[in-house]
Amino acid sequence: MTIPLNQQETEELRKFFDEIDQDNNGKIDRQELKQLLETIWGKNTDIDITEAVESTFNKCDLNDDGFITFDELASLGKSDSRSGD
Ligand SMILES: [Ca+2]
Ligand SMILES: [Ca+2]
Repeated sequence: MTIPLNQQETEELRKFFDEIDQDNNGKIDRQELKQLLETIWGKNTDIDITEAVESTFNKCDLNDDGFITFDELASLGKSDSRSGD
């Protein structure tokens, strides 16, 4: 069962998603996520970006098709935010 995000959350997530989704095809692929992480962390980071991309996809790519859709990101953001159940 999926509880929809409220409007503000949806808008913020949509903005975030659109920033990552460079070619605007509605899906985030590994290359796009990699670019995002390189922007955040820089190329000289000790963090293994390739590994971070893989682990993010393992978590976010729910149907395992190699892309993260807005819905997948939204449902992750939902379960990730504040564990108060
Ligand atoms: Ca894309
Ligand atoms: Ca997917």
